[in-house]
Amino acid sequence: KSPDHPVAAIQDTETPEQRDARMAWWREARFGMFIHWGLYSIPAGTWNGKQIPGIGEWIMNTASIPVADYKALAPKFNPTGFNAHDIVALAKAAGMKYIVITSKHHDGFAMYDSKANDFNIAAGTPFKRDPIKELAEECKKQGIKLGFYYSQDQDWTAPGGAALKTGDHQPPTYHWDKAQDGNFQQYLETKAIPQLKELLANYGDYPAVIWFDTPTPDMTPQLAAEIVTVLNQYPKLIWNNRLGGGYKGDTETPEQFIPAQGYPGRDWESCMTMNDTWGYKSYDKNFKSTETLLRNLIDIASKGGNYLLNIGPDSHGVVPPEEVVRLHQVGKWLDVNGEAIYGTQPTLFGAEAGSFSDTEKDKDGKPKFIPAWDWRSTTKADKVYVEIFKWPHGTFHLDKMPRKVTGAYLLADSAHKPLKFNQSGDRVDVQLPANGLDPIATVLVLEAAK
Ligand code: FHN
Repeated sequence: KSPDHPVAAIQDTETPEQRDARMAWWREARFGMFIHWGLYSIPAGTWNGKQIPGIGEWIMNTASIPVADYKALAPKFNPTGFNAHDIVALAKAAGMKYIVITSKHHDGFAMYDSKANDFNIAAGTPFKRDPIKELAEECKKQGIKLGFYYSQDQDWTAPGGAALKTGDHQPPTYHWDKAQDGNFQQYLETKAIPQLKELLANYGDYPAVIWFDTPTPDMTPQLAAEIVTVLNQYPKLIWNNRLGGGYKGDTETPEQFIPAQGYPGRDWESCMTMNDTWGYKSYDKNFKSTETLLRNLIDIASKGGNYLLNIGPDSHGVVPPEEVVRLHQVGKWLDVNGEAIYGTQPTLFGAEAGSFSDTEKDKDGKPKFIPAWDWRSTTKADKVYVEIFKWPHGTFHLDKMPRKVTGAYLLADSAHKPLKFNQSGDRVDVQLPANGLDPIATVLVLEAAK
């Protein structure tokens, strides 16, 4: 318990062994599905006939929509196309090992059956179902973890929840309607904490993760401690670094980027969109290519992190087809090459990995260092994987190999036909076939025990 933590969190009290046990499934997972889904999928980026710039789930804020007008979306929300089985199956087909869904975003609308507040999908819509419950049941059936995103700090429809004057990343427009007047502590104690208690208690084995968002100065250490007291009752729970009040949580959460060196000594997860919005926007078609998504996953794994990749279902509960296609393509690659991603350790070659050119010299006349965006590497106790993006002609060479190589083959070659290689000191040269086995990334396996 540090002086600015009125209540010690689990991370402060557990032993390193307990922590490893608690984080084990998450560290193994490497790839998860983020789902941003809520009322904002109805306007889908357009309000009063105008296309509203920015991310879709922020439309209430960006367009300064009055609370009453925004709340009037609820009776129109009837996402009968939502199918928990299909979404969980999609995550599994993509090779994802966990799902994190918005149980309540900044708009304050709960996507589950909440008794603590009636602005929710079960009480306020013709749909009347509880998608979080349906997902929890499916995740259990299909054997995948489920976590809940919860916007603890911002709530634009609850009095006191939008009282912030400062934020760390969005324009300082946090309060635009008298209906938002109120006291932050009161909002926390009458809505956020009761809802967190419901979410933690009512969904069987889940949540495996609580994903907090957007800490602001309003979340003082004292107020955050009230939440930590609740979290402490769930000793298996993993929660991120966005609670606020100085609590570090379990995971770093770089958003929309991959940290150059990862976060050595910390668990971390890059969350990213597939297009330019988290919540569905009907006209945002700026989807990243499957190649980019896969490179991101590999790059993140090589630095010891997880990739939390977002989908944004529409107002019918349907996942945009562009997202489905890409997820299936990533999953096809993982079906063959997943061994090089799941449960791996970071690269042995440094985040700036590369090799020294045989032909080019640097300014001192030494072999020029070629950074390895052409390839990445992941590690297990007995193997080193090299995910090669740009297929080299002839031999592939690695410098600074700290282990003795005893064999080499391509992971996608089901016969594991041995490749010729030569190791001299810490340099390894492997003779590759003329072509790779995958247009995006072919994995070279080096048998090399610690
Ligand atoms: O403001 C939110 C945003 O809408 C989205 O939910 C992302 C996801 O990480 N988090 C916040 C911005 O940091």
